[in-house]
Amino acid sequence: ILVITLGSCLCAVGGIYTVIQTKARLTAEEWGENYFLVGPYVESNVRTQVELIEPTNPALKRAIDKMNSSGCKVYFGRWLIEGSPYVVLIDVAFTAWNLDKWKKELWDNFSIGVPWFDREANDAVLFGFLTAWLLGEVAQCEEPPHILAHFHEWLAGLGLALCRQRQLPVATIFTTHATLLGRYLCAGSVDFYNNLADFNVDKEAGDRQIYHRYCLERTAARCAHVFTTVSQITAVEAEHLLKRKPDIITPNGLNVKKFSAMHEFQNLHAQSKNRIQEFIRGHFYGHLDFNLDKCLFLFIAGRYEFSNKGADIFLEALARLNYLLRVNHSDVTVVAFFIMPARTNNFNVETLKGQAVRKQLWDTAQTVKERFGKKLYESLLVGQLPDVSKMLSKDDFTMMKRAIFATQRQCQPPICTHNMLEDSNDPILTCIRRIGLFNSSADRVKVIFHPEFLSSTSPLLPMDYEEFVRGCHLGVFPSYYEPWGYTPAECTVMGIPSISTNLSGFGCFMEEHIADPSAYGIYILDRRYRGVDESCNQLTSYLFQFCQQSRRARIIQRNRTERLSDLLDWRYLGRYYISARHMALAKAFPDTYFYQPHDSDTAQGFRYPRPASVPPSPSLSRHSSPRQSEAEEDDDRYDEDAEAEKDRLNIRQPLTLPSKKGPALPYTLPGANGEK
Ligand code: G6P
Ligand code: 1S3
Repeated sequence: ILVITLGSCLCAVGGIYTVIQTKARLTAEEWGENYFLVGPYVESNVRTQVELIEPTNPALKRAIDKMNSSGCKVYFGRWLIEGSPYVVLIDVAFTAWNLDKWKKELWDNFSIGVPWFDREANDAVLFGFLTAWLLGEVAQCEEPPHILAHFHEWLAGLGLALCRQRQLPVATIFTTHATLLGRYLCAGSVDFYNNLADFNVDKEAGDRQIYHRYCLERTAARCAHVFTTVSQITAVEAEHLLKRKPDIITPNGLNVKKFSAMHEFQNLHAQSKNRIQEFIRGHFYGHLDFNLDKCLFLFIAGRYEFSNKGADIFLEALARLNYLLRVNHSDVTVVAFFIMPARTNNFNVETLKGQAVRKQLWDTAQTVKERFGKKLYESLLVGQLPDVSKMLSKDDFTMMKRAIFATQRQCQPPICTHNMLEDSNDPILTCIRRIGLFNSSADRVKVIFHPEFLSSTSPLLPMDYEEFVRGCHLGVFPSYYEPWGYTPAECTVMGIPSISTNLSGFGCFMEEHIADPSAYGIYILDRRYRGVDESCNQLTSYLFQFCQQSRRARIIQRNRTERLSDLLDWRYLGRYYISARHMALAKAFPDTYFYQPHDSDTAQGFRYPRPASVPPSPSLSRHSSPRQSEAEEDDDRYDEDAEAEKDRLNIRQPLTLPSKKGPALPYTLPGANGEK
């Protein structure tokens, strides 16, 4: 069997890329030399991520050679990621001369007409015909292997439809990570979930000028031997909008890194937080009138879909939180980061200046410290205690005064770190102007909008996304449309609490599998049965409660959050992909394969118990002193180890899944008791 994943590998951003990239290790372990990924050739990414080699598999080599001698450019290599899987990369632009011919074929066979101006759809047509060509060539070799091809998302879907129309001996799976129409409808002012069954799908797609894309997606879903999606909520959506119920849900996993020392991830949090604090020192220069040690970092990140990703209600809740913190005279300051890429003209001067001023203050302090140290040393050498009043010279004072004067600033610390191209229409900035969160001194909630993905080479905030997440206290993802939601999942495996919703695949999955999600730092907002204002109040109350936690409570909560990571590991969630593959092989090659459904295909019935230790409330602290110092709170982390172990043992008991036939099957989480 050759197992082939088709989709936008190597594109380096986005949720679908994360699925394909992170799952590759497990699939490569399972299928070894027989596993291949197929994606479009993007030169800049290939140069840094792929080692080009001669094709290893004879059938594939023949197919690639044949295509290359027929005017295509197809490359073969090893993708330099975990598991180093093989990749076949097709230069789509090189065969663009075929576009009109293939579009005609698409129209003749499927009645789908793709307009000339839709570049993405044109690329999807080219990629579809090229992948079907490749699979056709592989299937034609002397001893053809059984081919199992898994297509991800509508952009790759046409290849699947062509395989079926040409009756190629290929078992096909199509996974949709979001429906096109669902994404568009939700972004408008539509009561999506209450009207799912009633949409006139063709008209809605036509009104939004995505009818051809919608047809490509629906054709792939309808043609596949096995159709899957990433969550139950998207399964219902697909049933109504694509008119096919998914055969199996394939939730998204991650490669979970386990540290040998239990507190390693807590140390990493402290290190990354220090780096964010450095950035804050620069960004708020001249206005650093809040205690950084009492400062909580919240963030939202992802594709810039203002209402779909819940940035709208996050901002509204921040305004309400600001009010609550002010009237309660809280000493906590919240800094909320918005990391969502928009069109910009690079960093703005005021933001860059902030970091330059901070650097200058640091350099001044270092120079004075050196001079001070030298005098101290000289004094000790002659056996005298120094005269403290003479340790700093007039020049030192002048230098320090000038550095302090440089921190004077006429304006408020900026909201946005970049020059926005559409500043006046930008949804985040427009909303901030309306709610009046301008980073003023009186505000207990500050906002920073970074309209670009993070990078460790940035002159402003030189951190990659993972480091940044580790340094934050809470991820806030109050999405309205979120088929899965990698952002809260990534927080979880790094031990950072998060807020998601019961309209996101992740939120529903966690609600289903954890008895008391909020005790584990998984807050799930109700956006399904409540109006926007009510959801916003609930979000405000989660945020306010979070701000009231002591450091000790946050540390305990992070320990609990991190303990859930097994649940999100591909080693556990990969089983749904295995089932989908078995199902597809049995449908495509019924004489050779037989599919026996397994209870664990539905993951139902499995639940993490409530933590055995006390809830993270300061009032239930074992300590009798009315007020602990921050240092004592830190020490308490080690006292908590015993409780953490109690929780761990409690979770690691073998759990049982109810069985439809016969007695319950014993079920153990991967890694528990040394089992896999
Ligand atoms: C980790 C570190 C501690 C640090 C704490 C800060 O647990 O190991 O040394 O004090 O983080 O937690 P906070 O929630 O205040 O950032
Ligand atoms: C989609 O990416 P998005 O952020 O546009 O696919 C992701 C991977 O399955 C999923 O996590 C996300 O919810 C979808 O929306």
